[in-house]
Amino acid sequence: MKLTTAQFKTDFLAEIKTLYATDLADTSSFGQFVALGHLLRRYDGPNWTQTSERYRQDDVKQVYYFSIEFLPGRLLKSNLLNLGLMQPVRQGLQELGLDLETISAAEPDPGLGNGGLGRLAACYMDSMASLGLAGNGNGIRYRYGLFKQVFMNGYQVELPDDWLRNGDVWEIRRENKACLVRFGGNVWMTPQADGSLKPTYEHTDDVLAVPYDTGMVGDHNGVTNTLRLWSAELPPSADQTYYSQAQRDRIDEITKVLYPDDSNSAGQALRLRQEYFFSSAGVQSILRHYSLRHHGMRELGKKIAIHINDTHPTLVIPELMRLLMDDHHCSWDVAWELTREVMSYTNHTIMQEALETWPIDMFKGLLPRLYQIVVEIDRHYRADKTPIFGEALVNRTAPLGNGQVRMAYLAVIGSHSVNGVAPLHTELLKTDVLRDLYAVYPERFNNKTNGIATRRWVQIANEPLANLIDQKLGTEWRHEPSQLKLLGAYANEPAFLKQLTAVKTKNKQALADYIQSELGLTLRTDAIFDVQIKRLHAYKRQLLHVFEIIREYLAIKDHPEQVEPPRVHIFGAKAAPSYHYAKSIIKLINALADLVNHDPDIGDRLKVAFIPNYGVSLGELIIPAADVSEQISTASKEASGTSNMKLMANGALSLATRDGANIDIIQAAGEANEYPFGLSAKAVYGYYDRGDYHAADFYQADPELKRVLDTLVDGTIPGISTEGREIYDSLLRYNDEFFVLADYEGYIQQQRQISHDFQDQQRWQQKALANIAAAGVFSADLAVARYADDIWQMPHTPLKA
Ligand code: 26Y
Repeated sequence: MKLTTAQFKTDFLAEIKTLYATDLADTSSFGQFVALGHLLRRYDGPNWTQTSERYRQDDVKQVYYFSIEFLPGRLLKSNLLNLGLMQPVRQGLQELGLDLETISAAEPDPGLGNGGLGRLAACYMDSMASLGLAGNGNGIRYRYGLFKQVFMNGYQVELPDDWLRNGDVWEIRRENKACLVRFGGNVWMTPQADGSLKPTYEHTDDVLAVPYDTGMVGDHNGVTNTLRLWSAELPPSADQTYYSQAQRDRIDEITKVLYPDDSNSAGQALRLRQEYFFSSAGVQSILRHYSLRHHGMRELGKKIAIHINDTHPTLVIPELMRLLMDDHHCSWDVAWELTREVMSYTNHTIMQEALETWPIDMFKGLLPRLYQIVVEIDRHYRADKTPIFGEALVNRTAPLGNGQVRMAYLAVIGSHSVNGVAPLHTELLKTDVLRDLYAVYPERFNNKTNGIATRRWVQIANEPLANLIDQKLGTEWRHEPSQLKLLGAYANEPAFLKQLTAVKTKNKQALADYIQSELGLTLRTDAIFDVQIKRLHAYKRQLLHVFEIIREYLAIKDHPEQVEPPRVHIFGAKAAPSYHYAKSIIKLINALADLVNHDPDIGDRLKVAFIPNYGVSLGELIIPAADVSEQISTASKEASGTSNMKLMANGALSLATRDGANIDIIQAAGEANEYPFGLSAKAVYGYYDRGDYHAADFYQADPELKRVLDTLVDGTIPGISTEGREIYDSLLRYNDEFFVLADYEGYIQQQRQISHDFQDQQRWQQKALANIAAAGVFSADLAVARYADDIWQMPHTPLKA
């Protein structure tokens, strides 16, 4: 839209007056943010209304992206960018004596997700709108997001994330679109005159699902899509019905807090209630909208696609079956055909512990009608497939087995497409995790490598870099990230490479300022900023990174005369509150930081900064400042990774195992521009098959490694007597589940190489440039376009590949 600075200032001051009945000088940054938010909603209002009207009039196919997590990050700058208003608004605020950055920092960052999966959902919402796809998000409006992490005496402590305390400017409560979700009670089926069966429910616990909609603004295209998050409330008759406090609490509880776990499926009833709650509300709302302008359900598959982001929303499958049969009078066969046509499923994990299953007794008690339908799905599956594949395979793959409802199997059986998120991951789904189901439905399996929203992760997070790219390429790359490859032409322009260094130094200074004020730690910006930001998990092997720090520490102590480039090791990582081992590693990193940062022999040659409360907003500060991107998971364990892509796009070089999308990053940027190391997935599986991994052999064979490990238990690092022993034992007594010791040597070799290479800044920046130039391949726009073409069968704005 067109907006002059003068007009903006007038509008903004009027908004302040209306909202606060006072003048600008009397408002806080937060108050200014709220006013700006209101104003932007007003500017974008016509787009949002017209977008839904156009979708309705043209009767276009709609995709609904169901995800139990969304991590959108702050929306102020993202909306300004996509609406094309960044310049006049920044300018106007400045003329009013205000600063956009300060105002933006006052916006709460909704932490409605754990990590990669939730952030991916948000990047995809941005891309759907930017591609002009009729894409809708469907999720949960958690009253409390992922906990706020603080460190006390080096230990993680979790505080509640009360992100809604002052309301959310972007959301619209749509009470008129609320619907009822039923839990528990009894159900029986009564035959009708026409031969069909109708359910009768009694003693159910009914919950009102109220949607809150947030506009998802497309990139300069006038499109605004909707992210719909559901909140659980008392049903409307509440003032006539008596609800005990316990009943009220049970309802409140459903959308109160995000489960802070992304690696262990604990099988808690509350989690199952959350899953059914947003699945049911979402499907009801889709069918209601669809029925307004279609007679019968025949066209459903042509007009609706439902995408399941991991197994958490899998109940959309039996729920759609239920609604089609019980409310819309479809036969089983018709309902089943439609359901499979509509549904598609993405798997995000290969770790057995994260695969969801529910005890049948719990499931049946909480969702009696859905259970009947799952039993029927199971019966049909067994009847159809046993003659072809035999009883053993069918028993292994049926939705019901071992007293459990197996969500991933139900998701595959009830969809027409199942995809992994990087080529290696998809391969492992076919050959390992879902091998038996791959035998049954080979045509359903496909790969969709993850992508990132370059708008947020480069244009917004790294304005200095974006402006420098504009100088060389113009601005087309901002809408077609694949154009970044044209940067390759400047690899031999020393002046440009110097400018790249200057951009990086500027970003490092911004991060150093933050670390100075938050941790009281002074950093040199000529140091190598070596960054690892992701959830704390054994398979991600933060430990390997810790061992490198210990090695560097000992090397300086032993040989102060040997000078290496200074290093700063930066961590950001939350541990699931119940994940004891991960919390011990946090304590270890903090204890090591304490030792290193205060040792006068070390000075400014080596620093360790564990930045608390990592999330989207901190990512935007840290990623542009990184020189080295640590992507060091045990090969085969990280489905894809997405911080690897964000760091690459910002010119960090990957120190990476051949895991997940690292493989594709190394290929896209070229081996010579990254630091690959370690066991391949094949080698890892080789150890599994032979059962001949002996961690102690590596310890015995390498005196340096032995010395590093011994510091965990010999008092070198103060304050970790319990944790040090626990970690030491996990590696040596319990044989190092994630092959840390096997990969140690290859890893430190590459770390040494990095220290060497960093000294030639021109060469280093050439590699950084190769990474930036190759990063367009991992644009979320391209990823979403592939989903639209191959899975959802939806038209979109064409993209230049
Ligand atoms: C069942 C429950 C414990 C659970 C909750 C959250 C299980 C898994 C998750 C979240 C998983 C997740 O975030 N996976 C990550 O998805 C990213 C996007 O595809 C991948 O890049 C990343 O490798 C994968 O770990």
